[in-house]
Amino acid sequence: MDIKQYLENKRSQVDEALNKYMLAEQGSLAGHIKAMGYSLFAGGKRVRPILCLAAAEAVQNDREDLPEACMVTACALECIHTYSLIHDDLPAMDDDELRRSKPTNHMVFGEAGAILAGDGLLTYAFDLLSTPALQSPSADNRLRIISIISKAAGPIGMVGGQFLDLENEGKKVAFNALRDIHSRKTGALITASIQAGAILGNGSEEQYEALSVYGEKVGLAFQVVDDLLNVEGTKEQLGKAAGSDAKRQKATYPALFGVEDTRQKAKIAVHEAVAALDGFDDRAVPLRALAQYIFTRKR
Ligand code: GRG
Repeated sequence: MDIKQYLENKRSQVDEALNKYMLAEQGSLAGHIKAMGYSLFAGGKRVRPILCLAAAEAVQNDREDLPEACMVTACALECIHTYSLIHDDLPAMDDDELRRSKPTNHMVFGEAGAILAGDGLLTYAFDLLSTPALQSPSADNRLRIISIISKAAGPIGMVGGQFLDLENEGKKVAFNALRDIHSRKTGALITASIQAGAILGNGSEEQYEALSVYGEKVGLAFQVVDDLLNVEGTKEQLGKAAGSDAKRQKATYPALFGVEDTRQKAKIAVHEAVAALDGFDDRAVPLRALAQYIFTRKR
């Protein structure tokens, strides 16, 4: 399959939906909405929305289109992801001036503006997830999705991972602790994106479990490759300064295992992700290709 073409198609569908569902600039709040839109439309790869859509497609039973709720959920996931990057870049956290080759949100809108843009995106995501006009999924499934995503984004997921990441800067971190940080900071939202897709596509519990394993492995591979790119990538490729992890003495795979072992570990995680899809038919081809893409990505 042509994964590049698939990603491009899906990315433009997600962009179209984000344009449709994002708040229009309105009156006195125009400045706030503009700050949210600045980062939301700054060139993100849309990995989490695409994983959600691909997981739904992998389990969907009929030939009908995916429910509108799938695209709404994909947009909500991107809002949460974007908020996390805006806050991660703040002076109090990673203090970055560039992201995706553009000035970070606080460089353009000031610290208070960026904090509020992040807050706005995070809460708007849950507004989207609870959109009353959607016909499906059922109220039970919708609640289940909201619970999965809020746990993944919150204190025992991404926020907790970020706390541990910052707390451990400059310290020697054991492998177990590193794995815990990575799975919360990056893996949790990626896994939740796939689990939400499994529910939206009406997958069986067995498929949900298999996709959860796929999500954990792909999430791990994604973060490990990110660690590698931080060591090996160029500023042009990454759209931000390279080598920032080493400078901040972050707990990373290359710091613990060296570059070659780290690459090997990412490869194994991708292999295990694909193996988790053994019981799936051709509808899971995009998910298999996405796992490989995550390993070979350049940013
Ligand atoms: C501030 C609560 C809070 C959390 C921040 C996600 C995160 C936690 C920090 C970002 C640090 C980082 C670079 C993590 C590595 C994995 C990651 C999330 C990379 C960026 O995601 P991509 O590659 O970004 O999907 P794009 O630009 O494509 O949207």
